[in-house]
Amino acid sequence: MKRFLVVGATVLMLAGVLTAVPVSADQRHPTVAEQSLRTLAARHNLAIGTAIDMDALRDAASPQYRALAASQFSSVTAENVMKWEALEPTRGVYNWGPADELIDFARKNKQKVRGHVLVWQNQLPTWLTQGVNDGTISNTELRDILRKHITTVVKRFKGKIWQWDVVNEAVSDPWDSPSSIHLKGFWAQHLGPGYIADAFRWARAADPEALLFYNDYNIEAFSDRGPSDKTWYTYNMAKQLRASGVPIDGVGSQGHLATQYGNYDAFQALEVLDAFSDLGLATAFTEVDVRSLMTDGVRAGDANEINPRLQASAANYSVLLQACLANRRCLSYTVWGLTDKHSWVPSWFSNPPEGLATLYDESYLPKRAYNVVKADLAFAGPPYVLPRVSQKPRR
Ligand code: 9MR
Repeated sequence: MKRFLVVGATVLMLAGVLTAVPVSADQRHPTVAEQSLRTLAARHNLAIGTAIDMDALRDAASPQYRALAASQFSSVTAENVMKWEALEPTRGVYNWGPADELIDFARKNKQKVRGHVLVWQNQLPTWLTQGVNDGTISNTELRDILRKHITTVVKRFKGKIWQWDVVNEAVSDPWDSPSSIHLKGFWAQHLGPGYIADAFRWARAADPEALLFYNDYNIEAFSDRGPSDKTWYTYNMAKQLRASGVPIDGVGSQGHLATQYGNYDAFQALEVLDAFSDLGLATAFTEVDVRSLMTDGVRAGDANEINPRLQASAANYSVLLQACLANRRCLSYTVWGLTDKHSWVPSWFSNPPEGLATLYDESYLPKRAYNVVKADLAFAGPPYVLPRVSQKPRR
């Protein structure tokens, strides 16, 4: 008993000493737990980002949203407000307000901005798609409209955007028909394959400093490098664009994963990043989230069902982050949705339902994935993890 008391008293005394004696910041290392993701990522010169839902950011009833977005992340992406339908809902009438608000938030919090997105087949304004469908907009005019859109938007935000997703999701998936990978969607159909190089050239003309990215999903790993390998197709497309002198600076791999699939290890993911960076391109993970099936057990709160999913999700976040850390041209790692409450997943995957995809739960509490990301950032270093090399925009 006496020994316990002595030990106890010594512990208390020591604790007292540690808290009582003022230690200057450079003497005492903050614990990893006390550090934010952005501080830990800064050691690698890596930007850690999140998609921002502007309604949530504005919502006075959820100050946690702003607080976490500002304190944990060094980069932001507009989840929706920089898309064409949001910027130009009526032809010639622009709505810059929400995007400006985000840029202002980023400036105040010393954050970089990823511009998302200039050319994509989704979330186009109806005046545009309808005009094309009913023949009032010809393909020649459509090309002019696209040039004007890119020029106007990129000039409007000139100097404020670090990386632009210039072209998004232009490449088909193996489940499309035909299964051999090809350029898909509205723009390829109406303008032919040349629109991709055009888009990069127009964007470069409008902002000589922004880094210009091609962005897509399901390009985290190579498969057989055959005709149905989307990653291989995208790699060859990027190679071709570089060879033709097109001002493309990077390839963004979205990183939308799901725990019910096999997925990849860090070496497979690194192989792809290295392949792109060997072409002289920067890389980035641009929309990482790792969703799970919301089985009856998960929804009923059964820990036996929930735990393996949270752990698998964390492991997949880690795979992509480790690959990114190991590739010196991987400039940023962005998660898609701040919390499970703000994730696109539940509304998109409802039959069967999926969810649990982000780093925070619906009450803003950090999940296993958050701590795994944090640990990876904290415990990585030389010789295999070295600071990022900066990318010079290609003219
Ligand atoms: O998260 C976005 C969601 O709020 C929108 O409804 C949806 C519309 O297509 O787009 C989501 O974001 C997508 C991103 O812009 C491009 N890659 C896939 C993302 C998830 O669908």
